[in-house]
Amino acid sequence: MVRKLVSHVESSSNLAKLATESNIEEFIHLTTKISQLLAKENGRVGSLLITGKLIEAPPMGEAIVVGDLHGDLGSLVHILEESKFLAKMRNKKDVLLIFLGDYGDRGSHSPEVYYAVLKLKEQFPERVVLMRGNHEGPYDLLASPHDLPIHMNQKFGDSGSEAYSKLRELFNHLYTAVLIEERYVFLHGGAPSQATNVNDIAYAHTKHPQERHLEEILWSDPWEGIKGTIASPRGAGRLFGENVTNTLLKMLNVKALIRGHESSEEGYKTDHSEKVITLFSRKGPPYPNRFGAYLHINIAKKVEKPRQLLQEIHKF
Ligand SMILES: [Mn+2]
Repeated sequence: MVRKLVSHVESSSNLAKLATESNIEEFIHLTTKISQLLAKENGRVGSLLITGKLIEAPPMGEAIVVGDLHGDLGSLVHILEESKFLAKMRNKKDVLLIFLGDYGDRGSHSPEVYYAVLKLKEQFPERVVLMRGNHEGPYDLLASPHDLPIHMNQKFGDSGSEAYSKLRELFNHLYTAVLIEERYVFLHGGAPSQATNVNDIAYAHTKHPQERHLEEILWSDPWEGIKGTIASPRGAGRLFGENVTNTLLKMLNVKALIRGHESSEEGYKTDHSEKVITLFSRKGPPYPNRFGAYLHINIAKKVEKPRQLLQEIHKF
């Protein structure tokens, strides 16, 4: 008989407990359920408008934006606690919880972090946005080293590989970008330098690998002092100059690009005259950053200068 799965997230510590104690059936059930949910999401979902793998959110309420977690369950719990996301959900506040991708690999709690973010999506489907990082890449373009399958086997024994293959399916359903009109674009890595319209981003996943948009969105990094793009030492994506950022922001009619993908000492950094803001929410080895950071913004507020956002970054 299949056990009924009714566990409900009540607090961030209870979420961590559920993630830590989840068994293989629950993990597979939850991953499959969220893959199916994401595959179906199209058009209006709550206040969101979904086209391909692009989400447009109205400039209303608040957004909590989480950078790379890479298996760091403690930082996720800290962010949920400090931002009071669950309390705000209970009080029916208008809040979006946006994850910039790279949930697993490197850290020791990769399965638990996937479980936790999927559980949040299950409970608050119109409020939680799961974006795709280069560690959730398409089959031909996945980050390396990729130690998630090892951690899945450590947690679940031999059945870990079945759960892992469900996660690989899920990766194809995660979102490529989020747009908030006249304000922000959120994506994992960098500006797609050859994109000429918003559909190049919305349908980047269907054009990959013939076109480079998805690769650049997942892998690229901003670079100072260059025009256009140059090869990236990562071996995928490009390093892009400020003029590429300006072209993207103009094309999308927004003021700032908010992304993850790179660790930095303070947990965040800015590039391209503060029009690119990088958030990294993981702490601990193998990364050298002293702080993790996330963003908690009032998205109703107009952006006069992107640097105003720096006041809304929370370091921990
Ligand atoms: Mn990354």
